[in-house]
Amino acid sequence: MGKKYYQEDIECAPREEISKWQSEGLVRSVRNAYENSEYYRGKMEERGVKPSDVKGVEDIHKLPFVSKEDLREAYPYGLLCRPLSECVRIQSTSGTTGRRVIAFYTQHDIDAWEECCARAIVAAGGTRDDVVQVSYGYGLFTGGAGLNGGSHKLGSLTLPMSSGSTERQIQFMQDLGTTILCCTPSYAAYLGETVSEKGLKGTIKLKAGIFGAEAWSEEMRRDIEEKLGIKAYDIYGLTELEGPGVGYECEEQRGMHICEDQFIAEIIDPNTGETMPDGEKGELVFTSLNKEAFPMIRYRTRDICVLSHEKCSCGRTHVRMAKPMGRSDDMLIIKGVNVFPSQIETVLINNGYSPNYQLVVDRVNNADTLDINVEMNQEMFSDTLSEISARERALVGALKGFLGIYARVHLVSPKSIERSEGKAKRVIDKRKLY
Ligand code: DLL
Repeated sequence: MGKKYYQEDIECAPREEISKWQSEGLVRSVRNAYENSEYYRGKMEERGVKPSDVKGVEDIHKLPFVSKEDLREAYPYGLLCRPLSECVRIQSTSGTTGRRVIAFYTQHDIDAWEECCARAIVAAGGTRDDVVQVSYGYGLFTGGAGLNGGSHKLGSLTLPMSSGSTERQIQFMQDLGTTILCCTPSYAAYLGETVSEKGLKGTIKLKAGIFGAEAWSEEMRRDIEEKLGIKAYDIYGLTELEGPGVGYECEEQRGMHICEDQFIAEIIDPNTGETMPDGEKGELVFTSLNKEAFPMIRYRTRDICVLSHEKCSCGRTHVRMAKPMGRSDDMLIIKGVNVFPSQIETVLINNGYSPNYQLVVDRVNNADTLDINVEMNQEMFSDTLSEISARERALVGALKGFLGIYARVHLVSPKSIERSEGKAKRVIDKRKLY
C-alpha cells in the first residue's frame, strides 16, 4: 500500500494555514512582478496600485487582470521576471491563432510544478511501484514534461512514450505491465477503442488513467473506463501557470483539488470582472504564489467553471473546481443558445454513439447553423438507409430535448472521423473563414 497523499502536510493543511500561505505568496508575487517586469509595473500603475497596497488575499481585487492578449503583447520577454541565466526551460501553448504563449521556468518553478503532478498521480492511486506510461505529447506542450516529472518525483517507472504510434503504445502496455496511463481523454478513447476491438483488454494491467488538457464529459469518462477497465481521473492545468497539475481529482472524483499552496483561484463574472461566490458559474482566474520566472497575477483563463470549498472526504482541504465545461471561446452560440461541445458529447454517448464526432458551424442567410457528424458503429452501419434516417431523426430530437437547439445530424461510416492523439479538434467554425 502506498501513501494516500504525496504531501499530506500541504494537501490537508487547515484553512487558516492555507490563507496565510496565500497572503504571503500574493505579496511576494506582486512584488516580483512589479519590480522585475516593466509590463506588469505599467499595468499596475495604470490601475493606481502599488505593491504596498497589497497586504494579503483580501486585497487581490485591487489588482488588474492579465489576459491572453497581454501575454501576446508582451511576447516573448515582457512578463519575464528573472534573468535568462536563471531560467532552465520554456514550454509553450498549442495556440493555433496569433502568437504562441511562451512560459519560462527556473529550476524552482519546475520542481514546484512536478510536485503538483506527483500529487495528482498519488491521488489517482499511484505509488513508486507503478509503471506510468506518459502518452501526452512531449516537446513544447506541457503534458508530457509535466507528468513525466511528476512520475519521476514519485519514483515510479516512467515510460516517456509521447503520443501517437498506437500499436506501439499497446505493445509497451502489455510488455511492461503499465498500470497508469496519462494522455488526453480523446487519445484514451482511441486507445480504448483499439484495445477493445482487438480483444486485448485481458492482456493489459492498467488500473488508472490521468486524463486532461481538454474538456471531456462524464459519459466519455465511463466509455473510457469501460473500454480500458480502469478508473479515469481528471487533471487540469495550463501552460501560463505551469502546465498540468494546477488541479487534480482524488478518489472521490467530485471536482479537482486546486493546489492552493501554489495558486489563488477566483471565479469572476466574465462580463463585469466581479468576483462571484462559491457555487456560481463563471470564468476561472488564477494568481501564482511561488513562481519565480513567470508569475501570473489574476490571469483570466477563459475557462468556465464552478468552485467549491465544501469539505472533501478524501481529507484534502484545497478548494475544488468542477470539470470545466470548456473555454468561453469554444462555446457555440446557436440561435442565442449557449452550447459547449462537451454537452453535445453527453447526448451522443447517452444515445449509444461513440465519442467520435465533429461539429460544423456556419452562417447561412444570417442564421447560424450547426451540423453534427457522428460515427456509427459497425452494427448500425449495416442498417438500411431508412433505419439510418430514423436514427438521425431520433438524435436530432434528443439534442433538441436536452439542449434546446436544432442541429442537423449526419451519421457517417465507422472510422471516418479522424482520431486524435492530442487535443481533439471537434469544431469547424466556418463563420471564422468569412
Ligand atoms: O493543456 C496543460 C495540461 C496538460 C493539462 C495535460 C492537463 C493535462 P494548455 O495547452 O496551455 O495546457 O491548455 C490549457 O486546456 O485553459 C483549458 O481550456 C484546457 N484544459 C486543460 N485541462 C483541462 C481539463 C494544458 N481537465 C487549456 N478539462 C485550459 C477541461 C482543460 N479543459
